[in-house]
Amino acid sequence: MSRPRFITVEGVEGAGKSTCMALLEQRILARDHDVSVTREPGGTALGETLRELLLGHRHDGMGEDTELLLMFAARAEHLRVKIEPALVRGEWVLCDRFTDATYAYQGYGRGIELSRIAFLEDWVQGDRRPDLTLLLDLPIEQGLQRAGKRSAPDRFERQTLDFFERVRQGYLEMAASEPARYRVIDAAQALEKVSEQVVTVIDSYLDDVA
Ligand code: Z5A
Repeated sequence: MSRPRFITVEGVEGAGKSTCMALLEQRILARDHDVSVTREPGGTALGETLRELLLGHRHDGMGEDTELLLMFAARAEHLRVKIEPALVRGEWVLCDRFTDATYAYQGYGRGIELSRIAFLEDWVQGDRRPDLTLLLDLPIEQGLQRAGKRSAPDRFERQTLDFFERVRQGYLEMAASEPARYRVIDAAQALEKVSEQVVTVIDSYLDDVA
């Protein structure tokens, strides 16, 4: 059997990542691979506590560097406690957001130099990078409209449209620069059309690595 793969799902707010994650898990399980499903920020007890600090409003004035370092602190723990052990056990790992989100939000969005993020990426992750990344892309207004139907906005959801536009363009730039890893899904379409694209991508990936 082929080595376990590390797959991430990225996109702006309300892109439909949760739905996509469930579908990916189903398709991978159908090929008899064990799957560990997780998310960032979070995925461990400490990571989930950091997530509350990062997303909640208790620390609304948090500095940009503090935010960046907390993302990577959560990630270091996530890799140590969950992701690496799962891969060693032979499980595929499916993660809702990973370091590309840091490049997109803290880098392109907040304006932190990408080279600083790359330094932390190398430090915290060593050689670990996702094998495959699905980017769910859609216009910002459409995503915010979908997400807005749910609950009170978190610390990120309160950002301006300009911020989210930079995040979206950042993701598209990363996808263009790494076509072998990225698959861009048109997430503006109706749910069943988005699901069809996701199934096509993951089934063909599973065929390729079989
Ligand atoms: N963040 C960061 O800054 N740096 C980092 O390094 C990391 C994260 C890792 C939390 O992430 C925040 O952390 C995130 C970036 C930052 N903030 N923002 N923005 P998160 O992933 O937990 O939070 P999120 O982006 O807010 O997730 P989300 O809003 O839950 O998005 P989603 O999972 O993509 O959406 P969804 O729940 O699947 O769908 C949203 C709604 O739309 C739902 O009602 C669906 O039924 C509906 N939907 C989904 N697809 C469709 C279609 N195709 N048509 C119609 N309706 C649809």
